[in-house]
Amino acid sequence: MTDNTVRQLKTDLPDLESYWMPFTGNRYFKENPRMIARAEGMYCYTTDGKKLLDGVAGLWCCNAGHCNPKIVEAIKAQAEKLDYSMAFQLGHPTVFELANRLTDLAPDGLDYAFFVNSGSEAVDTALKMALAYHRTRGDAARTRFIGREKGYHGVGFGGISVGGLSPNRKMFGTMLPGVDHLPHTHNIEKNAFSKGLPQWGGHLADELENIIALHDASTVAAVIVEPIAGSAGVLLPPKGYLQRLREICDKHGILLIFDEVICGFGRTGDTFGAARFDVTPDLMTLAKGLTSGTVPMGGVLASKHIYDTFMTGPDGAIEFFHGYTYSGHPLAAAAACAALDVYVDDGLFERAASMEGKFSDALHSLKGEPNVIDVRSIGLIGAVELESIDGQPTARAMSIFRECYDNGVIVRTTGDTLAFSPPLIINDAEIEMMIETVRTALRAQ
Ligand code: PXG
Repeated sequence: MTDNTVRQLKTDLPDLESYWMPFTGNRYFKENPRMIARAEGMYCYTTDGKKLLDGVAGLWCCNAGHCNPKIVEAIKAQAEKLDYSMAFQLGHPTVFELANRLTDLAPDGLDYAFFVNSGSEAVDTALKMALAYHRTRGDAARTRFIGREKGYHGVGFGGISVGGLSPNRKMFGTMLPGVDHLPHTHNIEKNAFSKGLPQWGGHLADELENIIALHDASTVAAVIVEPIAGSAGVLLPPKGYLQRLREICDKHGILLIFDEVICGFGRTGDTFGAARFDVTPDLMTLAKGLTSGTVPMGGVLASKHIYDTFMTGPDGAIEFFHGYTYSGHPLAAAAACAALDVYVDDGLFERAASMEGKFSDALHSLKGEPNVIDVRSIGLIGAVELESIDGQPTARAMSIFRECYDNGVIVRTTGDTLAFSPPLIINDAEIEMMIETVRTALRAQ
């Protein structure tokens, strides 16, 4: 962007000072604003007239593409009919319909849906369900959680406690007590440029036995992992790893929670990561693709044995003291039902599966470009990891992000990894355009 364009852009915009932006360098952004005015399908359009191919589906969420007309129409129709209804003690039909459809789509056994407004709330809700489940069964000593290094589970106190990304934790005190972490599974020496799931690392699941032995199984409530760690840079589960976690949890009466906020809704080329990897958790957290990013909504799917455990006590008594003003909000529920319609009617999960090979080949074609040290992908999620500039972690990926933006493509950076999770409607030519733009940026460093 030239100085003139920046000046011009700034004069057309509102004063930028008052908005404290999330996970953003506020001062840099306000000096160099990048503003999106509208979006459609695979593309976002900036206030200064740029057209950008969205390689990240917003923030891993607009799986049906931007402003899908069926979803937009459903939101409009719902807003005209019922804007809000009391979420506790009253219901509205759309949210019940959504729960039915979602549990039909989910792996067998996940038969109940609880709704929230974000992935972070979904994680806190799942953790609270796990604690209350054990307590209701008379197992009140089971209060510990086991997360994983490099895990991202949102930014609530529960989520950062079980999460494993140090910058998200270190400023915020002691968090939840009694949390331990599995080792992460990232190992470039062993797995660089693997196609499909990494061969090395399945044995890391056995560390769970050691952690459980340390604390004693009778104190552990739940293990929580992302089937694919998204924010840490798209870390795929090594072969057999998730199956092993499932076996160990079963052996010790510990609940297994899959955080599918990114992995859900076709991202892996199947409905959910659980289906793709053929491992069913006891609780599953959702958000993002649930409404294709259109209206904030998250959810927790729970197995029947968990739900049934809560359904005791006098008739009319509240069984779970938890919920949000906007749990199951009518606009979000309508958006989610319409998103499910689009996913099914347009065959988007199958489409993601059918594009997997092309997407993977395109990403792997970047092997050998300057500073590329690893490529990983599955379904329509992938990453290109770069060698960091000495003493300046994140700087290289950030410079690629800026170069790609200037050349019409939005990519996401995490550390020195470029992450890709395009809308599931992406076509061959768009994959090629995205990758060639990244290639040019890598060569221009
Ligand atoms: N769990 C997982 C696995 C996530 O990826 C959350 C929980 C929290 O969701 P909310 O809706 O509270 O943000 C997430 C969110 C990125 C990035 O680019 C990832 C997320 C959000 C924003 C950016 O790494 N994941």
